[in-house]
Amino acid sequence: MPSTGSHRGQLILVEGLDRCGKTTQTTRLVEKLASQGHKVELVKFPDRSTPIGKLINTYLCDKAFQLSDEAAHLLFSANRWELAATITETLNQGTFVVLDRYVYSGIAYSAAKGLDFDWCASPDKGLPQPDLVIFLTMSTEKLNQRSGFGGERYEISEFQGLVKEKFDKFAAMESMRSIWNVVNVEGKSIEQVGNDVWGLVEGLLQGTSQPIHKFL
Ligand code: DGP
Ligand code: NA
Ligand code: NA
Repeated sequence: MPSTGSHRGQLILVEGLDRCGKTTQTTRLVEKLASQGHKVELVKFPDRSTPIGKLINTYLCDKAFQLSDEAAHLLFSANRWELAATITETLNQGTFVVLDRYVYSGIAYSAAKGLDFDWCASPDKGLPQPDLVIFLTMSTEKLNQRSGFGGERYEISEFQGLVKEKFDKFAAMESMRSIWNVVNVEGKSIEQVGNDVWGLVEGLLQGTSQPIHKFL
């Protein structure tokens, strides 16, 4: 039943390494929710269309573009803050929001470059906390066999291995237990992964009367 009345929409995040099918799955999920009569919006991070997002796009596409790791990190976080009020408003109107990447990518990618994990988390403190996180992953062995990454800054297999290690830290955290879910995509079709994703979302379709939690 579509969410109504005082129920807000749920904030559903799909996270994952580069090229693990995140964008395909978030698109499918949004279509499925909409086809069942739920109000839903997709928000993809980084949002490269904003002024800060344009700078992020240059940073990702042009490896000669000089920016310290800390400054890059703060730009990605600022990009999330640019959209935070809109996300909150949308949820409060009873609309579901599906996120393609969010704070966990922010921390994992920057910590993989060697920045302090807690320092990386701090600028995101206070952002709307997802009600459900679906982390799409694959084994390190499979990750190492992958080729054909694009030319963007982080699309190098060894670096992806380090990012995976940082993401796996969230899975092990007590505070993440109630929201963090892992879906291994290895050897699965788009439909199979879609079914796994839907299985996690199905229980949330009534919306919730709980206030929006804050990150950390
Ligand atoms: P995507 O458009 O989803 O392919 O993301 C672009 C790249 O940017 C990808 O390699 C992951 C990385 N990325 C996404 N969000 C963040 C973030 O918040 N911080 C950092 N350092 N990297 C990020
Ligand atoms: Na990418
Ligand atoms: Na981002």
